[in-house]
Amino acid sequence: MDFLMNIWSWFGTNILTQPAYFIGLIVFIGYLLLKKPFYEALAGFIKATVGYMILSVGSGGLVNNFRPILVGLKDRFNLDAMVIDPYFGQNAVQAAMEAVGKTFSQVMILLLIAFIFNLLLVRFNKFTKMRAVFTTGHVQMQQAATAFWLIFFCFPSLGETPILIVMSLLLGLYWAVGSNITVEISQDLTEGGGFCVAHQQMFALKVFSYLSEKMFGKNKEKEKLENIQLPGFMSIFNENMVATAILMTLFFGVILLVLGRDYLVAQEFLKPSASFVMYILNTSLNFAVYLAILQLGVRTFVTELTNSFQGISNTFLPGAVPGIDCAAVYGFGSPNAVTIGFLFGALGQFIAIIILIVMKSPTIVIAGFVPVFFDNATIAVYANNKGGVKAAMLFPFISGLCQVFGSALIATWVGLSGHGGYLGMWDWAVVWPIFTVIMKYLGYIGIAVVAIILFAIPQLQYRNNPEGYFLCTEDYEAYQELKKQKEKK
Ligand code: ASC
Repeated sequence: MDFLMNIWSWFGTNILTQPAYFIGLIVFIGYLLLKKPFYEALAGFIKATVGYMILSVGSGGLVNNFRPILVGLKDRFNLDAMVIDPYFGQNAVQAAMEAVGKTFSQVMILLLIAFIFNLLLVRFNKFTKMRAVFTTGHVQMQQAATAFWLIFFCFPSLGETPILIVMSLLLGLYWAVGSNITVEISQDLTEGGGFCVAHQQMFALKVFSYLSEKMFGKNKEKEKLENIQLPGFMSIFNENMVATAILMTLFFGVILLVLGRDYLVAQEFLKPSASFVMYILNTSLNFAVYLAILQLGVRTFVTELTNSFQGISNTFLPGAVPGIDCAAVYGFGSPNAVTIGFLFGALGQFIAIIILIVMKSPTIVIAGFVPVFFDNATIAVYANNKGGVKAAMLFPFISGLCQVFGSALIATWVGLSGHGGYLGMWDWAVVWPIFTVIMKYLGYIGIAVVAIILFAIPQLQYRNNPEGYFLCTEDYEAYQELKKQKEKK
């Protein structure tokens, strides 16, 4: 038994929670199942893993360079504030657990059970109607920490093993159902790319895609960012790299000026003798650099994953697609949507923060880079695809408000705000707080209610389109054909 546990623990630490290797392994197995020669499977493994690593260099570069700038606002204004960011959130949960003398040592077992549960739900998709496997392990760890605290808050007297069981069930369901609701909108965005999103804003993507289509869908082809040609000098914004560089120079220029040279020197961001203007320019242009790297990474691994996953869906998991990091969609649709989503999300967050300060909220929030950027950029990519530029501006803005207000409410209520951080991503600022309310007030029945809600979602999706539901992942062209025929009628 110990031997098996050691193997699992090694696998959990080194593969399952390291998406680059996990995706690489899936590609490798997928190609072998497709009966490709070994060397092709190996080449696929390398391209997928290296591609994912390139993506991580891009997203890590963005996070590491821009998180300190946003968090700097907290020190600069002496705010006693909580940062909304997955890593701050994870630290806060750890601190909170230590404060009440708890530890949660069984994260790897949780991941194992929840992952197997996810596979089973998909394997039996004839009944469950769930089509997606969650592969984004680093995010699963962050979510496991926050979910642990939320469930512990609802059921403080529950022992570690029962909590583990409840968590595996609810998280496994959330992973399977959440990624599953992004299947149609992702297939539409990527024109049958064969993957969906497994991240922290899956419900947001579905809700905002729906609203984009309903509110702005009529003129979407004309109003999609990729179809708008700006005239005259504005035409330079048609090019993504130029648009990103200019807009980020304005955005971070203002923030860096507010932080001020003295602060940046004191924090050792800037050498005393260095030029402040060039520092601002350098920092802002680097945004465009990391974004370009990220998109290269996406292009490198996505095709491999799509092609090879057929091996897995043909044999073990019929009708299934992999759910992957939200940044994978930045290589599709309009690249300018990414920039616009970030800026309007930031606007929403800043307005919400000002409202908290003016209303003298007991919890003040500081915008964290990961929620502002990765949630809202992704929302904008989907909103633009379903409703064009207006949707790509409106919904990230609304999302920014939700992230701040939702996080402030839940983190204050469950006592995480005092420990300096909360996960802050959309689903965890809106959807999980709702689950928490249900469980806190209904007790054990609440767990059943949440599980029933989650089980019901794919059933409703299926009922909405029984002929097309599995066709969407199994044969996207036939699905398109069916859709056209339905529209004609
Ligand atoms: C997260 C998180 C990250 C980023 C990354 C985006 O939620 O923890 O590191 O988003 O996954 O590509």
